[in-house]
Amino acid sequence: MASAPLGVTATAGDTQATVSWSPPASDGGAEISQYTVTGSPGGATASTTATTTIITGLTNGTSYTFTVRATNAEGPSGPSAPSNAVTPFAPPPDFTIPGTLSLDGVSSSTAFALIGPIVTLSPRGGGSSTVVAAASDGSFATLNVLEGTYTITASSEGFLAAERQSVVVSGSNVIMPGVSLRGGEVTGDSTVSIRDISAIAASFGSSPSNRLDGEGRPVDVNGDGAVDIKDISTAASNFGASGPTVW
Ligand SMILES: [Ca+2]
Repeated sequence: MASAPLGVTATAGDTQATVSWSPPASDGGAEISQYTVTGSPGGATASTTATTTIITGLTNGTSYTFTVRATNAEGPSGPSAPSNAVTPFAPPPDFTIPGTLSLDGVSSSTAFALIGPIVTLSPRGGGSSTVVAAASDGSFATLNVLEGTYTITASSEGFLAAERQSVVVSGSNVIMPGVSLRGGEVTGDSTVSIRDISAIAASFGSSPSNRLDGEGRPVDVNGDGAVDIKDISTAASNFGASGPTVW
């Protein structure tokens, strides 16, 4: 008779658990043909020739342990030591928060992708933020957002951020309205002012290999590879605006 399998570990999933183990120290002189896993409580079983399997049909919120027996021509071994205890759980509900961004003065999808606006969801009252990048057409979607109230911010270097409070309710999606971020805020003080226009003007006529000036400011506001009158015009059209703006 084989000895019992060793090192049984379990990982919880949604109404299931993945159980893994090592072969027994001794196969008792006959090849092991099968392993049988038994869950407790409830006695759910699964058989396999591998050293891992998934036990299904478990109850979320209930703590389970698992034992494994090895079977050869002489019959089943005794049960292994129990696995660690695991509690299957329902996955967090999936919410999507789709929307579309555009950027003031940016016309091509290539430039848009270069500038790379992002959307940040920050739970009100604290907790970790979720950051998603917008696609080159400005669309974005977030997944696996839990119920709660969020500050949702669209931002991109060289632009005023836009911000909105949104309440995510179980079973429903939030669809964000489209928003165009105002361009020309290159000095990082959340106001489009003469400082921004001066910073752009100081690099006027240059073709930066990247979009930034010597101080790291994104003076190529529209991402077309040149610092020219278009960038100054964008800043001038937003002169006096401050942010974050309302999304
Ligand atoms: Ca430009």
